[in-house]
Amino acid sequence: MPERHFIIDCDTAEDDILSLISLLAKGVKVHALTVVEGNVEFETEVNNALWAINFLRDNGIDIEDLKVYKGSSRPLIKDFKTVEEVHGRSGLGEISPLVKNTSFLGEEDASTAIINLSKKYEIEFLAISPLTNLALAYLRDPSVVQRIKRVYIMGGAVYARGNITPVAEYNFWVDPDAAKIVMNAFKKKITLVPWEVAVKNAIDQDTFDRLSTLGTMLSSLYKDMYSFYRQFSSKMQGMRGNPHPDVITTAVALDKDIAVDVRQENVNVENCDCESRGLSIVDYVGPGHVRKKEWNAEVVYDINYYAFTVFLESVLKWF
Ligand SMILES: [Ca+2]
Repeated sequence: MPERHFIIDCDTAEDDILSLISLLAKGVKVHALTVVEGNVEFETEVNNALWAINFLRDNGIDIEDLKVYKGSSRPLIKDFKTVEEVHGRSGLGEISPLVKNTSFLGEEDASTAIINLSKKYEIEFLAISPLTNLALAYLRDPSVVQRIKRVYIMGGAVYARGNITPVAEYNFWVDPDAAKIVMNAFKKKITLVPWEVAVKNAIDQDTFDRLSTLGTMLSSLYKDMYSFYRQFSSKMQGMRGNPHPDVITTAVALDKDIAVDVRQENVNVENCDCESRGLSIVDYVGPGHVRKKEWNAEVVYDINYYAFTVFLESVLKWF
């Protein structure tokens, strides 16, 4: 199989870190973690990304040229808020990472790193965070659209069932201007995993118990990172357990057969300063509607939950 080259754009909380681990466990090259505003304080996100790389290196994983690049610490235009109540103060649940080694911090800013890496490799871009960094890279150099092979986005709520507002998913809500730019620029190169898919495929109790007692280091990390999020998502959000929006997106990027219902649709983003800020506007394929705009994204409507849990287990058994 040809080598695959990834950039992960992240607002580094637990699901972002497990996405990184998943890509590396499955043998693809990850060249950069480009950090952007989102889940927790920006410098905490940077610290978490550095901690993850140190953790992997300390466990003997070959991380080669993987570096952390600081990106935008705020949306293009609007204000936003972090969500420590969801992910814990550190973004990693029970873990409070301390980083002594900052040698993995790249000198360039994130959008420069994205532009440069796209000239060097056939990049696949995993956007599991607000889209400010990718929008900035595009605004500075629109030809990144031609060079980046594929963009996998965790974002939006296709049935307008949001998490940060009634109608908006967090990543699209934080920077709807950036999301609008990206959705309209990277036409047909986008695979979109919306929030509803994560809700539907939240981890049930039996699976959580199994995944957190595999006897590996990653299995105990899983328990430590996700217990807080699991508590919030089941007690406050009424879900059956912790969701994996980012890791589902990663799993689909690695193996498209995990997605079982994929539709070519046009997804745009409401960027008003109003109640529907961040709303996904889906020009959908029937029943009940005729799509009028050219499609820009392959929208994932569901995944094979069992296949996803098998995927998670295989990642957590890595070491
Ligand atoms: Ca994320």
